[in-house]
Amino acid sequence: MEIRKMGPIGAEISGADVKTIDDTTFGKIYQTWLDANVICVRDQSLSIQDYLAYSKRFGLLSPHPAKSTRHPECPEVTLLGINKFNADGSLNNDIYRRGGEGFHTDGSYEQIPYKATQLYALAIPSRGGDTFFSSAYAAYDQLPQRLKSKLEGRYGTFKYGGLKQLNALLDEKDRTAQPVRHPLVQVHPETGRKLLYFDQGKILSIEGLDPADSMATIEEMIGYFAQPPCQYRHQWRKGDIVIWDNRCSYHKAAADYPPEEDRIHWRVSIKSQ
Ligand SMILES: O=C(O)CCC(=O)C(=O)O
Ligand SMILES: [Fe+2]
Repeated sequence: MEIRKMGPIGAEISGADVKTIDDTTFGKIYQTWLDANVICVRDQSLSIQDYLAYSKRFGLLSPHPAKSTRHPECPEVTLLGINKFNADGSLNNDIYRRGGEGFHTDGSYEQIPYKATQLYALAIPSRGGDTFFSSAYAAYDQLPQRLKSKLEGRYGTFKYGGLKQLNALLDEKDRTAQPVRHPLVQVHPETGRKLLYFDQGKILSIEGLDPADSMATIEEMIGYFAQPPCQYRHQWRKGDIVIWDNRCSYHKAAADYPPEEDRIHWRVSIKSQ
């Protein structure tokens, strides 16, 4: 197995078959992932059961709330890039642009957000369709001290769809979930590093600030978070497995590939408990 760092974050692993790796090799992969924030294991050839078995080594699989895009036989698997066209032939942008509206973390609307998200590439377009990642550790480090002090110990409220209520992929009865609260400055449970927990598309308010201050502070955070330092851009190949540490990174899809081409992934959300 070969491990190659891709920059300040991101690592590529080649020469491993995740169907057969032993616990020692998996331990190396896991540690690389904690260190690099996001890793790609190249050249895999997996059945859905192989993929689920490997994913479970990272934690507990958690079906995504968007039921309309779940795999019909395996609810833990979300299908990305399937049913991209509406009945009238027009492009369904909720599918095509999924994850492309800006940097975000997955599941900030859940009481316990996901530990990790993992994608396995089944079909990749001839151009475009990359995924961008950035470090929430670096995002915290670059904040001015004034903002660090203001956010320390404060909670944000988060909801699927956020202030813009972008929730077209949810069944109607699932759209009424209450907002949840998370600390905005967190310590990663495994690395012990401090990070900025933020999601511009899902945050509603910052608790304890008056509404104007809350909005202004969110805007200021967006300013830092929208140009995050410490990025990795993943250019997909068929057979890639990419897993990101959702506790300490943000990501977004480029959403720029030729719509008539396939870009299809099996996606799983992973929790620690
Ligand atoms: O399709 C991608 O590149 C990433 C989409 C995304 O944001 C996600 O799967 O959570
Ligand atoms: Fe996402």
